[in-house]
Amino acid sequence: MQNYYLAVDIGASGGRHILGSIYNGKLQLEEIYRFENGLTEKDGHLCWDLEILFLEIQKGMKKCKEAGKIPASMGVDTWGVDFVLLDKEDKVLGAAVGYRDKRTDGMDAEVYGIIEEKQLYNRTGIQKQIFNTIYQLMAVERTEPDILQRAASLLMIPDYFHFLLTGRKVQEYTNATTTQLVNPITKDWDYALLDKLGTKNEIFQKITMPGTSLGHLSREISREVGFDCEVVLPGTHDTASAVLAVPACDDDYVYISSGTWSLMGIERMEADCREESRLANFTNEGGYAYRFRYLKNIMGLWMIQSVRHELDDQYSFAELCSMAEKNSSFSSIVDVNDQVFLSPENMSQAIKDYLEGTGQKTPESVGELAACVYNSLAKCYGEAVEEIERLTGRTFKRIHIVGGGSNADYLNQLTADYTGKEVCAGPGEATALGNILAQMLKAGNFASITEARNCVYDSFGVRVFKNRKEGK
Ligand code: LRH
Repeated sequence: MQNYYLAVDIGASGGRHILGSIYNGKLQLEEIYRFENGLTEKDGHLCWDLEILFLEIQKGMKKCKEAGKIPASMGVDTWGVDFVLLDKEDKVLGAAVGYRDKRTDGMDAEVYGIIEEKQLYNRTGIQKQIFNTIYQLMAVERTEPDILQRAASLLMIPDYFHFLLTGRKVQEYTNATTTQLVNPITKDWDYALLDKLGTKNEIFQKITMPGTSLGHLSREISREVGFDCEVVLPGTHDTASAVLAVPACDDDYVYISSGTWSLMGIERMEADCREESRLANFTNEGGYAYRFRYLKNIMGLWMIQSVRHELDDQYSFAELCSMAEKNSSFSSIVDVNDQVFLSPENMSQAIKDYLEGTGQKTPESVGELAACVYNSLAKCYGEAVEEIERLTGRTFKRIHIVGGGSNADYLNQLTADYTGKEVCAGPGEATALGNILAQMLKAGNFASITEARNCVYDSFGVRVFKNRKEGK
């Protein structure tokens, strides 16, 4: 009998239930259910609707039952940094404010009034992103201190869902590191930092590794969905799951986990918390089996997703890519990591304003606008690779692009051109796949990460793109 493992993979714009299994030595994936997600405005803040998301999680589980494919285990992964606070009766306090909300404006200065920015990086190795949990907690502290006082626990979003599924509260390690409150040497909460910030230590859960079983579904949930299964922690930070699924058999590569964000970096066993690394804005996020994800957050496909949305979703991503390709001579470039693109009222306008402000030609068609976005992203990848090579003193042969964005062949080709490296694209389902691999590793289907990654390569292959630019 085939064993199924269920990944519930929730991103900023939607979630999926994917069942994974092994057949004749190859990995097989089956999408069981798909649902929408997004930030909605509530009382002046951009929030996630966790109640609806949890109903969707259960709906997808019921679909497994209907299909007669009961998973042996399941796990949930989501984006990083966001959390909920629960009171002592385990009721959510306040709203689940999302990371693109502006409540963190100015919170960096508040935090640096307590601990110097340099020192914070040195202690945590985490890149400054204004939406990191540390700045969000400061926003709660400054605007709703009563909520923090009443809080009995803090749970990151996937941990909250695991709690609702099993009744167990833990803090999964990879996602914990996105808070900017974890020490990369002890791999535990930086309690001295928490004390400095005045945050109650008791609200933080025990840090627990991917591959740990949380036991079985609670009786109520299993009655509701019609089956029981084990819940096994994946790398609950979606990027950690995606990196686990990179189909590489050596370490001579840089990866890009390409989705709403582009996370570009390498895996390594130790964190680099030097000042040089901070200035280049690299982060040391925790990965599966304590491998660090030394990477840079790049604005990613969010820009083109927003542009597409502003055009009433009338073009598919494939169409936008081909329109961009036809306008590839349009040479205006934006700095995709400029904060003006994080949460603008209107992305197309923000791009035009940026181009005007920097004295460049503004796009006159959708194709030119899309060309500007894709070229700007690929140029940023090119710069990031140079920085990685400079900071590590190594050179890398190829780039693995995984995740939904790896389906954009035009961007894959541009990435090869701007970085001068060979690009290996795929699999597109890396995040769900990485979630499943952690469960399969726990179940003993693979003896090692290398074996699991080889199996990803054998099962899905990669599409290769070569650099076309001279001098690169
Ligand atoms: C990608 C991601 C990224 C985080 C951001 C908040 O989905 O998890 O790694 O920085 O969302």
